[in-house]
Amino acid sequence: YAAVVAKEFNSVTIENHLKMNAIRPCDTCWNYTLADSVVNWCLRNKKRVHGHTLLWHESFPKWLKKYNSKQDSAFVENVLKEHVMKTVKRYKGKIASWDVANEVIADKSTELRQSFWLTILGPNFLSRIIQYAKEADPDVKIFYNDYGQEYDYVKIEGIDKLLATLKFQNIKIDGIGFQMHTCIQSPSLDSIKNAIMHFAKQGYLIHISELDVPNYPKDGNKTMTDSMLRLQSERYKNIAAIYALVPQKQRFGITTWNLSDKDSWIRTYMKDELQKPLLFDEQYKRKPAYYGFREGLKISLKK
Ligand code: 9MR
Repeated sequence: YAAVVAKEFNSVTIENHLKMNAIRPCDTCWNYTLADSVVNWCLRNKKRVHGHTLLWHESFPKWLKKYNSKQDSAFVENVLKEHVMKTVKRYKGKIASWDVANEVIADKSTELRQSFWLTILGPNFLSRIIQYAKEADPDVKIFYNDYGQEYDYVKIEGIDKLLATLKFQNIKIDGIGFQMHTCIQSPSLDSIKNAIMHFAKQGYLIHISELDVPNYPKDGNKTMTDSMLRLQSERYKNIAAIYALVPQKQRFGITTWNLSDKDSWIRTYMKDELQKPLLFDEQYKRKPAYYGFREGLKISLKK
């Protein structure tokens, strides 16, 4: 695994070890052991590390649940502040960019997602996370990461609204993360292109942050065919080619969500065990998807 990462990639996002529930397993403990070891490996191997993520409703530490009344808001704010400042400071000079928040906008709405953070801290919690992160490391690049921009125009409107609110408060975001958990059939390439260019035109850095391409719909026929693997390869190529339309200095990078098919969250977390969503097979051999992706990247590199 490490040999393939060392050879093929120049940037790493740590999938889980930097999430709040991983770093704060209990109210009196902090655990940076796993994150430290990956960050140090990356630095030894000259990889850029992108931080994921300071806040996500799904990586909520369970022990915090009991502080769920408005009277707890000062305490909760302090937990969040300490988490953000301590974490960003610890990796200052090592992790230069962070997904400050992940998926804070509700589905099919332009409003903030209902969450513990919204209820206890009110709608400006994201502004404060960004301020804390900047205080801990003034040079850090701030990303807002979400899914669905490429197929849901309402999500784009929601992000625009969030960005406008932050701008009004004089708070700067550097980039937008498009998770891009996509599939072979949909959405259309035009839809992907329009979503990416919508934010590129506003000057943001663009990170395709969690790319993967499952082969068949979740409840579809699970027979894997060569033609599916070819279509998957085309899809990777086309996405990399669309990325070439982003002005070069705004291309932060493309990150796939883990390395080989057997490492994918789609198999473990989604329990869809026959999918082959990534660039490398179970033996860490390059798949057709790898070669398609590389073709697409060559277009990017020419521009
Ligand atoms: O891939 C991650 C999986 O291993 C974890 O169990 C899961 C819960 O922490 O998170 C997965 O990654 C998610 C990412 O952090 C945010 N975007 C959606 C990803 C897939 O669920």
